[in-house]
Amino acid sequence: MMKLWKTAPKSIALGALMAALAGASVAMAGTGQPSDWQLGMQNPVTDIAEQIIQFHDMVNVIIIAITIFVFILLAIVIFKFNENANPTPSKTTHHTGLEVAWTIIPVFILIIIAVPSFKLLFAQYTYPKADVTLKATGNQWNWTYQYPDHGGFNFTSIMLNDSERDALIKKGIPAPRLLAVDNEVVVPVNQVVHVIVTASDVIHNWTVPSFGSKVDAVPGRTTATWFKAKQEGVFYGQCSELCGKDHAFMPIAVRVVKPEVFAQWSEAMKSRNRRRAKEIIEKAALEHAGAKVAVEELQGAGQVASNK
Ligand SMILES: [Cu+2]
Repeated sequence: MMKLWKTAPKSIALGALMAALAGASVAMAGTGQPSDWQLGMQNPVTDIAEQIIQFHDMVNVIIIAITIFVFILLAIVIFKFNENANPTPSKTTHHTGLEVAWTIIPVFILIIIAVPSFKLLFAQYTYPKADVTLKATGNQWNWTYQYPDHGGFNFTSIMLNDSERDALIKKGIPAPRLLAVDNEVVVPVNQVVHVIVTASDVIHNWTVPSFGSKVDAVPGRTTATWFKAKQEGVFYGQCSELCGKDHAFMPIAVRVVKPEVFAQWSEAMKSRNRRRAKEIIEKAALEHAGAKVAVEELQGAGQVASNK
């Protein structure tokens, strides 16, 4: 008996390592975009994304516990019941108590997982009344957006190349590689946005990790998602359904701004004043970049404990 428990500290150490990695990943997660050495999810800016991460973390703990348990059982079998340690094996073939236990306990574990899982599903598919409706159409390989309840204007959003990014960066606007686009989606902060998603050619997928939004764009069909961003800034995502040679180069960029800025921008777009609309976005982008730098400086000085 002593022999087999020697393996237990090992599994505890493994569990501790995984927990440490999970904890570290929270600190390393980016907001709206991935960050170097990130392991966990991007920081959530909607209630749904928060619930998704909580659910993921809960299931992860259960998975790790089950894995450690099976690992311990396996070690017991290997060390206690090998031919040398146990030359005359037991003839036991049945144990009613054990059989009831290994049926009931997994059922309980599944119920513990099912309850928050269904809660989350209901939350994702219960659409609060929309303040803004956005139609996103996936194309090979870019996104077209339309604002049907704000005059129906539309535009195409295409990934920036390196020289276009450099031009923005020179102006002080961050433009991450493979994520920055020419025309960002603009939405108001703290308002419900319904996204109607479809595709014109093959299946794409409209995804923004920080919003907890991920929905297939299927030609000839309409799918939908919704989000209510609680924080201003730019939030990136990428097409998440293999759609052809430039699948990796059709990012999604959503700029969350103050409602009055959104009103100005949509007004400019409606009156086809694209130059004015661009100015409004660039001004917001500069503001967001400034705010981000300020937060990072505070974090560096240890004045802001977390990145929430
Ligand atoms: Cu795609």
